[in-house]
Amino acid sequence: MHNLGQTRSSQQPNHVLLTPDTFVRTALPGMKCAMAVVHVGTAMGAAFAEYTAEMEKGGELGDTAAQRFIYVTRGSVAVDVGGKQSILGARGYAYLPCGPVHRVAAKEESHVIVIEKPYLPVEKLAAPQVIVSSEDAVTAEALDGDTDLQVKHLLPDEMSFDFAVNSMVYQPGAALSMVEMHVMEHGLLMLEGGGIYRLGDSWYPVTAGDFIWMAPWCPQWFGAIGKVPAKYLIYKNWNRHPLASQK
Ligand code: UGY
Ligand code: MN
Repeated sequence: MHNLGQTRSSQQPNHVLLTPDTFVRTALPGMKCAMAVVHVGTAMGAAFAEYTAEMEKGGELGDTAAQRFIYVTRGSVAVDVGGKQSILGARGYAYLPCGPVHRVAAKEESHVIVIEKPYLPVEKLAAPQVIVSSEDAVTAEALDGDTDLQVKHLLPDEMSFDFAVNSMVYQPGAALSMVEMHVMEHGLLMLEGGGIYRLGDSWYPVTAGDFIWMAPWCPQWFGAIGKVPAKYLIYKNWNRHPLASQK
């Protein structure tokens, strides 16, 4: 259905909204029995890459020289790293630092959100180690005291990490308390529910399945609308001096 050329997707200099009707699948080097929907990369001006890997049973991710964060949205995958195997089901995630070789293979038909970023070291600070966990094991915190807006920090609050990945759950009617403008860029995947996202000087209706990229200092605000909570997974670069190169 071509919908006469209509879509909610929009590409602007400081933000991009990508809705599933415009997703294009592509193979990436080393991927086996899997395709990637690339949401953002350096071609867009971002300093990180994010894609959804749609994997058949037995499918595998390719190698990367960057740090990698994976979050399972459907199915289950086996993660092999450091001589240990872990199985991640839905909401399972892993942080895989540069260095140790790892393998991510689908146990069944699976969807995995993949974030990759070159590591920016800090002098005298050891790089982070492997983390394998589940969102279910992380305690939620109210954002700025608003109990209707719960945040889970999936990575430790430590200076060695140069990015953060959080899940945010908004009860219907909950909203960010301010329009944020900050040095960090964001990659955001709507996982459940929906609402209105202000990006730059535009307001967009957004729903589960949508992806958003926000450039540094892109004005941003979100309000949840509907009868079910809205949930998204959000990446930001983090913990580095603004003169440190993100590329
Ligand atoms: O962490 C954040 O910057 C987050 N509050 N931003 C957002 O939800 N757009
Ligand atoms: Mn933000």
